[in-house]
Amino acid sequence: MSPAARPPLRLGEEVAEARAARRPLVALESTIIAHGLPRPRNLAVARELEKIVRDHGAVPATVAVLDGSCVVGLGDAELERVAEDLSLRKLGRRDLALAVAQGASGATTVSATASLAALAGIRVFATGGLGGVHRGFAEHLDESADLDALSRTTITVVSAGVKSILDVPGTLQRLETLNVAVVGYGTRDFPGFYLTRSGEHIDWTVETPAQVAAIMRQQDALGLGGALVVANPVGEAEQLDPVVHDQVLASALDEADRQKITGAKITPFLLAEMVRATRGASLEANLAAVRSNVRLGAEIARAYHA
Ligand code: PSU
Ligand code: MN
Repeated sequence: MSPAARPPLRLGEEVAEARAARRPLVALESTIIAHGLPRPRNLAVARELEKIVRDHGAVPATVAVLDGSCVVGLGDAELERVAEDLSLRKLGRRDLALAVAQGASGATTVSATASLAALAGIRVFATGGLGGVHRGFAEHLDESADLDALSRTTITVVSAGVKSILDVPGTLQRLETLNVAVVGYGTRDFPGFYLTRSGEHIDWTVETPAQVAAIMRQQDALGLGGALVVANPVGEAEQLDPVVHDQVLASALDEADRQKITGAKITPFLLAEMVRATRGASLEANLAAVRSNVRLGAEIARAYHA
């Protein structure tokens, strides 16, 4: 056996206690804080999301890699660092061993957060929108590592679908290929991140956290591995105006093309362009989606532990 048979995780104090007492936990990612939201609002949001989890009877575990430690459950000073340190990398699952070996620091994406949460025994994770297949995939291959990670990780991810900056039907197709389960929460319309509906259909739907927990228990019993994506739409009153969305997204995509932005930078670029061009309206829709997902994540974690 390798000398580091136990995964090199550092659990936050509250998380370690919750795990020992078998209380429900909800993992939260840090890329959305460090690279997905504008400063200084990002820190307030990071704290607010943790509070939503606590207010709904679960314990938050925000995940990041700091100075080579995989931290599951950031303390408040660490949360501040993630929100403020401009030098933080964006780390996916493949980067984890590299970052630990080199003592590096970075925010974790869905792929890395889901992986570390699962290693820490956390069964539920809430975020905004998943990564996926980028538009124009046929010309330049770009598919988020989130999808492959979800095919290998037994975790329930609550999200408002996949980011609408992506090729949504293409991403759903890849989730099918990768055996990632998808269920609509109170809907058969796949959500569109900033929008209540993406125009795509979902085959399965649930109405309650208890129904999600029942699916998770069957995933455990079957032991086949792989995630359950709970697609939770942003409320209609809180969505971005669909007409504005389509216009602004088209120009943001053009701008990304013009500036030749690719790779890990494209998602943060498009999200920031959307915020700029909608004068903050896309940010409000994004935040409404994340808050609602975090609340539902806490409810699901409680139902699963019941
Ligand atoms: N959801 C949000 N904002 C974000 C992200 C998700 O509301 O910034 C992040 C997640 O960390 C996700 C990442 O894993 O975007 C996808 O990046 P990429 O397309 O480079 O894989
Ligand atoms: Mn990518």
